[in-house]
Amino acid sequence: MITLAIQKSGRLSEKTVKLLHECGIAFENGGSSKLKSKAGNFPMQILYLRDDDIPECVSDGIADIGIVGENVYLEKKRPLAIVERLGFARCRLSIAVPKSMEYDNVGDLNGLNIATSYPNILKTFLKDNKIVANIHEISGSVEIAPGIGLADAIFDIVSTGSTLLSNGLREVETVLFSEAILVAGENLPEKVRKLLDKLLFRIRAVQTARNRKYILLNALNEQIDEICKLLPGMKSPTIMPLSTPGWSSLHSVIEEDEFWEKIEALKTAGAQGILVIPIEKMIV
Ligand code: PRT
Ligand code: ZN
Repeated sequence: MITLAIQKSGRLSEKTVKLLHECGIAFENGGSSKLKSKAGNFPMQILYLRDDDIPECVSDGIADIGIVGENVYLEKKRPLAIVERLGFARCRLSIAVPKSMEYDNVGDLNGLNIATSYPNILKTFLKDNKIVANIHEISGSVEIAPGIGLADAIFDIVSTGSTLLSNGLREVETVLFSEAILVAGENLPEKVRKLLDKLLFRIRAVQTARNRKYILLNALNEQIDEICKLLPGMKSPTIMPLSTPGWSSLHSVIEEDEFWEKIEALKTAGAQGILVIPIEKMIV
């Protein structure tokens, strides 16, 4: 049995549960009162916690692994290994100052009162930049601190930037980029380690598939060489003759990022009837 700690409810929960379901792990969702549940078809127990408690829970061995924001992992400074970056709940931790304040460079932070829920990460940043400033730790609504005279600046999570904007603040230093990560305790027992490897194999298959698309297209046989150069695929494209003489169908896999660029190039090279299909799982 492997015990996984996940956020009970919040910005991480929905995508965490979705990822586990995509990995074929079936369990009842936490609900409002549930503290734990057991997967039906994988030897896994799931604990539902506040995200702030996940690093400690894993380092203390109450859970073997956990899914948490990298920001929380770094702030809590627990002896944990990052096993996998999960690519969701992306955000950044930044310093912001009132729009009206003059700000030229990091030296302007000297002597300021900075409000944050992430004192450890901020302390390290200030030390690295040889800044002497006062850290004012608060647990929530950090963005209102300058407006009510509680601080001169803030250090907080930014995603779209609209919270800063609506509070008259301006992002001046990006300290760290964060995403959801899978963490594990050090010295997991061999049996648990094996289950973690099994879970990782599934997570990677889901993640790899998410970044790729399956592509099918038709082309004249004399255009195939040119088109093949554009489609590296897992090994090489699959080419099958069409019932119309002189034509073939080509199947391959392309990266999501280069999708539009590739489609344009393929059309220019003579590809027709292009179909692009999502891939559910991909084992490379
Ligand atoms: O109850 P619990 O303690 O479990 O949850 P929580 O309230 O502490 O955390 P939660 O659910 O809000 O966030 C969980 C994790 O999601 C964070 O630790 C980050 O890793 C990640 N994440 C991603 C975010 C955001 N995006 C985000 N936008 N966490 C918080 N925010 C908040 C931010 O604090 C600020 O108030 O959203 C606001 C900024 O958003 P924009 O879009 O206006 O810039
Ligand atoms: Zn929290």
